[in-house]
Parts: sequence; structure tokens; C-alpha cells
Amino acid sequence: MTDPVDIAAFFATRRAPVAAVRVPHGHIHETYVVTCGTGPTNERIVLQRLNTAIFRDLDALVTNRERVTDHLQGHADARGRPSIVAESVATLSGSPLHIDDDGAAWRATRFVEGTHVLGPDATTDDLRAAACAFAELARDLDELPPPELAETIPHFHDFPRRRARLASAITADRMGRASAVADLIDLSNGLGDRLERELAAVHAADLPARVAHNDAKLDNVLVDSITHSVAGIVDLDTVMTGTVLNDFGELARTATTTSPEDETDVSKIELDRRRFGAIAEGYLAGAGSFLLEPERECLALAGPLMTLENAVRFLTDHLDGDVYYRADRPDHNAGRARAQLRLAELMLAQQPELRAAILASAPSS
Ligand code: GN1
Ligand code: MG
Repeated sequence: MTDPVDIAAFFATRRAPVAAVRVPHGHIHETYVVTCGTGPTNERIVLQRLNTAIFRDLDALVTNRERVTDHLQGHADARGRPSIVAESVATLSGSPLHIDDDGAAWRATRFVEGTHVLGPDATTDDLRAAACAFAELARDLDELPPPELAETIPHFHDFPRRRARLASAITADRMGRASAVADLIDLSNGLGDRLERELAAVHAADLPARVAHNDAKLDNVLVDSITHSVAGIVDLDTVMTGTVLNDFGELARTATTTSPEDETDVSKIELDRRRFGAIAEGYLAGAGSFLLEPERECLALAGPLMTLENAVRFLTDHLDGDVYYRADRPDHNAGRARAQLRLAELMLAQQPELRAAILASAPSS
């Protein structure tokens, strides 16, 4: 096993790396916080071993990140505020990545001291601020000069295509797991058909292309531990073309319930409409006139869309044999799918209430 402390020594830190702690966040990359030096002048970096089976085009990853970071720095400077993006730390030879002896790619950013990521204990004020920050990010990135950002994962949020992949995984049934999860397959198909009908009714396919974060989970938001203001948005790997549904929906998926993504007792999963109201208020306030009427019209379906898409992806991975997401046990992805299906079901059942919350949040013009 490669020692992250040894890898960190290839990066241009001011002090020598001394200790690394693995961070449990994320299903894809391996993430460590590395302390460099000791005593009050120590420095910390976030070091990541990238999953190149999933992010195959490292040039696209690096170039997108640089373009997004530079653009957002310009906006931050104009507002006299620190940037929302953590500073990258290059290698000693000035490269954005270190490739180790096994061919693995590593990158580093400066740890933003005095902050923490939002979790289930986030207050409605935190949620409002986080949603506002994601909307502002989309607004700022709307002015990103051409060319279009590279597609780091092709067809990432193509829901019909994700469903088609699930159908192939069911047919192939490589692990012989399909019959044991027949209830999940049925539920996924039923909710998927219903959602596609509802999306068609509001013409969701005609929504304008936007630059989206595309992984707008609550725990990708850093807040100042004292003031609670948003100090950063992390995980820029999938910042690329999308729609507002992708980010608002991912926020709704992760912020409107306090249950974990892999809750095993689905009867505990609740949709907290106060929390939904807070993200609707924050997102609409942050977006302002940037958000067009047809986008607002579809917004209540964003949560079900992203929640169901995640369920479909987890279920597919369960049937494929857990090749995509890190899994702690053989039924982990099935459990994640079951929990996300339940949440999607609640969100679809409460569409009138969610629509009303969005209407109530629309800033008066
Ligand atoms: C993955 O690794 P992480 O937690 O940042 C996935 C997201 C899913 C999420 C589910 C590149 O994100 O799309 O929504 O798991 N990222 C990728 O928790 O597939
Ligand atoms: Mg991610």
C-alpha cells in the first residue's frame, strides 16, 4: 500500500508531511488529510488518489478544474471575497498531478482551516446558505467563456440512459442477484415510468443547458465553523454542462432528509418539508433572475429525478457486482438503492407540497 505521507512529499507544501488521516467522504476517490510540519505553523492539505477507472480523461479533469477555478477567482476578486474553490497545490515540479510508481494519479488542495462540511445536523439556515451558494456558482459559471467544459464522465446525468443500463444489468444478471432484488427492480421501474411522464408534462427535456456542479451534495459544502457562512464548494470533478435540475435535485436528495444515504430501516426515512423550503428559498434567492420560468416550473421534480437516478445507479452496481461504488458489504448498494427509492417515492407523493414551497420561495419582482 502506498503511504499518502510519502506521496504528499511530491507536492509543494511549505513543511514536510508527517501524518495522514483517511477521510470517509466519497464513494469514488480515496481522500486523505495530510498534516505537514508540527506545532502552530503546521499546514494541512487534502490529498486524493483519483479513480481513473471512472475519470478516464485526466486532461479533461485538470483543464476543467483550472478553467473553473480561474473564472471563479475572477468573480471572487471582483466581490472582494475569498474564492469558493480551495486552492490547488501543485507538485514540486509544477504539475497538477503526481503519478506514482503504480501509475495512480494524485492531486492536492489546501485544507480550508476553521471549516467543516455540512451533514445531517445542518440547520435550515445552513441549508439556505448552501443552496444559495450552488445557485450563485451556476450563475457565475454561466459566464464562463467558450469553449464548453469537457465532459469528464460522458452521459453522466442521462436518466433514460441510466435506466437502460439498469435494464441490461438485469438481463445479464452477472452475479445472480436479480431475483433477490425483484421488489427494488419493480419499484424502480414503476417510479421511473411515472417520473418520466411527469417530466415530459413540464417539458423538462427542453430546459436550457447550464454549467452545473453535477454533484451538489450537502457534504460538498464547507462552512465556516464559527460564522456558518459558506467557505467553499468542493468536488469539482463533474462541473460541466447540465441543467438546474441536476444541482437543485442533488441538494434536495441530500438535504431534505436526515437519514443516511444507506439507511437500512426505510421506515425511518422522512422528507422534511421545512428543509425543502430552506433549500428552495436559498436556491431561488441565489439564482435571482438567472433562473428562467420553465426551469422554475420543473424544479419540484428535480429531487425525485436525482434521487431516482442515484437509486438506479446503485441498483445497477449491485447487479454488476459492486464495481463502481465502494461498498462495505455485499448488499450495500442494494441497501443504498432501497433507501433512495423510498426517498424518491416520498418526493413524488408530495409534489403538490413541494411545488407550493417553490412558489412561496419565488422572489417577488
Ligand atoms: C459519487 O464519490 P462521491 O460521493 O463524491 C458519485 C455521485 C453520486 C454519489 C452518491 C463521479 O459521489 O454521482 O451521486 O456518489 N460520483 C460519481 O453518494 O459517480
Ligand atoms: Mg463527487
